[in-house]
Amino acid sequence: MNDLTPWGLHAVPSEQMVDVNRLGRVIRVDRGECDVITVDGVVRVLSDSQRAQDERAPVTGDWVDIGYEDGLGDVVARILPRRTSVSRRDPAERDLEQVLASNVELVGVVHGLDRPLPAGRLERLLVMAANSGAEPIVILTKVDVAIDDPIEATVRSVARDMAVFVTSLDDVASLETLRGAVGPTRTLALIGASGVGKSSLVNALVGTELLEVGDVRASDAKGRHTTTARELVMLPSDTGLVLDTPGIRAIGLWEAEHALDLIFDDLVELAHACRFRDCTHDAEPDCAVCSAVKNGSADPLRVDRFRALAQELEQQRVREEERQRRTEREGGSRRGRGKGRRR
Ligand SMILES: Nc1nc2c(ncn2[C@@H]2O[C@H](COP(=O)(O)OP(=O)(O)OP(=O)(O)O)[C@@H](O)[C@H]2O)c(=O)[nH]1
Ligand SMILES: [Mg+2]
Ligand SMILES: [Zn+2]
Repeated sequence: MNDLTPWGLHAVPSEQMVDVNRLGRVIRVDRGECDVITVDGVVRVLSDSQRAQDERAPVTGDWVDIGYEDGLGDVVARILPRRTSVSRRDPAERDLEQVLASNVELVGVVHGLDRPLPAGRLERLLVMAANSGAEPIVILTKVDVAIDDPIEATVRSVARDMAVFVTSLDDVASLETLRGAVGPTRTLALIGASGVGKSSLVNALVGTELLEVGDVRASDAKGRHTTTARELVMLPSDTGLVLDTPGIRAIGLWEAEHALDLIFDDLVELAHACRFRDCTHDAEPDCAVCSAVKNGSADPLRVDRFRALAQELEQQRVREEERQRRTEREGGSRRGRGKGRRR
């Protein structure tokens, strides 16, 4: 018998397991199929194409009930409610959510110090991480080949009081510190661009060359999208779990208003003093954010990025409301399409 405790079982509320026949946690998802760790070891389970298209499509990190269907074999019968879920706007469809990983305690935004870090990109990734419901952290890799760029200043001004880990593969102490932050039965999901060293970091934390690693282009340190599947890996001596993901290009936010306010809480705090509650900090009278920019206590570029993200989320919300009204007019008979879930 395989013990599921190190895989984070204690975090699943017991009332959710009442009708579960064969419990397992999804550790890898491929097209139409996934690997699920169960008390009997890893089971290859079908999530047939029908399932893969709707909201029952499993993602890595999910706790699932495995069923059996004649002619198909083991199938994902049900996904238990997700405690946290890392998601973004589907890159292929403007108004669809794509869940990347679930039931994680930490989301590590990974950046390689061998390349520049635009503040806006870090902000987007942090909003995405915070929107999961898990704790966002920043992991800066490749300190051994760091370029001469004020990355740490960017991180300090954007990530502010968040935990920041600076690592390199040959710095054992830095890896030990990160491993300690994950902790037994907890899951750390890694997100970031291709080539920043996510899979290398997993290998270094595990201590074996478990995952495939690719080189980066010499000219600009861009990765080659080596990792193609999301994979959950256990660290040695049950010291925690790490979830590797493929490098992301597009970071479209999805229903992330609350997370936006968390990441920009310095500006949200200022905005309490604006005259209008719905102030857009553009040209309204008595705007506290505009005053802070004028007197030099707020960064105008950061304010601009905040306003742009807020506007993007607002437009998405308006489109979603219009879509819902349209669906209701048409009798609500149309179901959502695509890989993710419309809300
Ligand atoms: N010098 C140095 N190179 C590193 C370090 N970590 C990773 N690399 C290199 O960075 C390159 C990319 O590493 P990967 O682990 O494949 O990056 P990834 O983020 O998983 O990339 P995708 O799977 O494409 O998203 C490889 O050539 C690694 O050897 C480090 O700490 N120092
Ligand atoms: Mg990788
Ligand atoms: Zn204002």
